[in-house]
Amino acid sequence: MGGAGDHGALAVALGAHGFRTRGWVVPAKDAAPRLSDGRAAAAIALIGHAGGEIWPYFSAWRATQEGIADPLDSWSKAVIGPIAAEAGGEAVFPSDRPWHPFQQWAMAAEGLKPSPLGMLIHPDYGLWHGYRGAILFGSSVAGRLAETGTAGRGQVRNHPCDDCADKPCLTACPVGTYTLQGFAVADCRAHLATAAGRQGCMQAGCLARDACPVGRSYRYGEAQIRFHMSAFA
Ligand code: B12
Ligand code: SF4
Ligand code: SF4
Repeated sequence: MGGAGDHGALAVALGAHGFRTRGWVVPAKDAAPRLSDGRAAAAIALIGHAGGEIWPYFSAWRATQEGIADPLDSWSKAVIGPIAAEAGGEAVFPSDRPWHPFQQWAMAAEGLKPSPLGMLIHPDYGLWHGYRGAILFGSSVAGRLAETGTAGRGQVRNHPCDDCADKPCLTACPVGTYTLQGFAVADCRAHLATAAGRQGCMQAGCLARDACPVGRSYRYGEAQIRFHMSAFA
């Protein structure tokens, strides 16, 4: 791979596994995550996916890993960790505690805003996207990002929820767990444990997420939906 933070080489390496760079952030010094040597990271490349693009790669790997715990997190680490090192950075992951503020980074990197469901909505991908890691870089990359004008330029065209008068996402849940006041996670989990929940949301996915008309062509396939539901429940 090219030098630290070579955008093109990084995109190619990630793309070979179905990942994509979801934008760059130059964090304020007092809010920057730390590199392993204690320095504040100067630039962050956010790594994720849109729609089902990681699913064939992940599924092929998983078939070789019988009984592995947290398979999607494990696969993400196995893939993104070495790519980060090769690029001269250090990988961090959304599942690791203390939690890094992935959604705040995503808002800065791509100019996204939260939907009423809490998930960030993308004008193209809708609610069908996620973050699988981030690569922290030292100072040399921040300078190059500033030169190329890449960081923080991911201002999206519009926030889809502003133009959505009916907000069907807020009325589709059979037990009313989503309101403008937030997400009642215990009520959701209680429903998923019932026969109706096992036959409904656990099979077909979250009805609230599925009610959103934005980004339908990025909707996950059935196997991916069931995988995420069982990981959540
Ligand atoms: C803890 C957690 C949860 C908890 C609590 C969520 C909460 N109330 O904050 C639970 C278990 C409920 C949860 C559920 C889900 N989560 Co979650 N979760 C996280 C996690 C690991 C940490 C969040 C956090 O506290 N961060 C620390 C603070 C400092 O970071 P932050 O960026 O400032 O945090 C923001 C979030 O807390 C957000 N927020 C607040 N309320 C809610 C509510 C919901 C439902 C969500 C998704 C976010 C959210 O607002 C904060 C300010 O920006 C993040 C990964 C991460 N590291 O951020 C994923 C994450 C937020 N989750 C995500 C997703 C997709 C989900 C699910 C849809 C999972 C699924 N299996 O499909 C469900 C929603 C369930 C449903 N029925 O719809 C994605 C969101 C992607 C996006 N498009 O925005 C993330 C980023 C993980 C990822 N790998 O991409 N999650
Ligand atoms: S249904 Fe409307 S308000 Fe709800 S997430 Fe989709 S665009 Fe936003
Ligand atoms: S998974 Fe089902 S119960 Fe949970 S919030 Fe979505 S629609 Fe409601």
